[in-house]
Amino acid sequence: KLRIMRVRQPPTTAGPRNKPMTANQTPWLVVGHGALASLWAHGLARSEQPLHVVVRDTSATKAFKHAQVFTLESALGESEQRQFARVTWSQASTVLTPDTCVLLMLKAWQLEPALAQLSLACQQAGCMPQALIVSHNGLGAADARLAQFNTQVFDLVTTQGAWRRNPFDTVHAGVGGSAIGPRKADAGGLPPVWFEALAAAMPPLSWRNDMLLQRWQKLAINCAINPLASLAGTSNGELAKPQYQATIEAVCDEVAAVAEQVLGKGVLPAELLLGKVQDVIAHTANNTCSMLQDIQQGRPTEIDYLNGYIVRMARQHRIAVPTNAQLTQHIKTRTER
Ligand code: KPL
Repeated sequence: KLRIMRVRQPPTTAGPRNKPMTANQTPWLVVGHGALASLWAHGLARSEQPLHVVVRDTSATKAFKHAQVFTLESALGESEQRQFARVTWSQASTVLTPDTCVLLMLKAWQLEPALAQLSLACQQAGCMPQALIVSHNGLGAADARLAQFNTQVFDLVTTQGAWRRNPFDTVHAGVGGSAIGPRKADAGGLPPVWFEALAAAMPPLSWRNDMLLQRWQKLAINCAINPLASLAGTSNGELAKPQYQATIEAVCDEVAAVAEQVLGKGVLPAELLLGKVQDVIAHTANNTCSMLQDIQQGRPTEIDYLNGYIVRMARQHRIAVPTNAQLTQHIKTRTER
């Protein structure tokens, strides 16, 4: 049963006509056009954080830009409606301050162009945001450009599941968990002041100082599930069937061999990765994985940042990864048709 709650006005940032921010508020800039960005924007707004959502400035997104109400259906079937303050990239400099936290929840291939726009907005604003929080599937996206930002970069890995009925209507389909921490590992580093607000917005969120490890684990999960489920055109749960086990094991063995070169011996053994993949298959049995959704919607896939990344790293370290290479090729052939 759907329970409709009243429309919430957007929390405002400090300004001449606005209420000043309280100590536990941070100005947020949410960048992303998908269900996850919308999920986190709703969470931040629910926790009364002042935020702006960046919208694309194209005629196709006009409706989104002018929409009055955004709906989130919770995992319990409750419906919340909100308004969000929105800016296009050309307006982003007007809301950027040195206190802003920028949350980039994007497809891996969208990160580079988004960072180019953000860099321009920072130049126009004459300041850097206090933090960039980056979340996407895979590894190797826009690493060089991120390193150029003179501010702290944090990685966020999430297993929250969401999908969009349309650009205004998001469904929180599966309650998962998330981890966040600095990209430049700083053992024993304490969470920044804004962490509590973000954790309250989308719990559970844990603070970690080993995000590279977390990202490699998620990479292995996506390398095993996404291309296989996409090629078979099935939900994740189907991959528990015996006919997929040899390929899943081969993917985990190859990812573990590459991880050994990058992270060190024994850090990510193949058995650990296989266990994680099997857990996620069981917990997300009814999900359509993001790669299959991308293919169905005619969007580019993240294959170059998943199995394609493993293939590139394997080449650098002179390791053979035939299963990852084949899956990469099959997805490319499927999407180039
Ligand atoms: O991250 C995912 C994705 O679809 O991209 C998994 C964990 C595989 C859930 O579907």
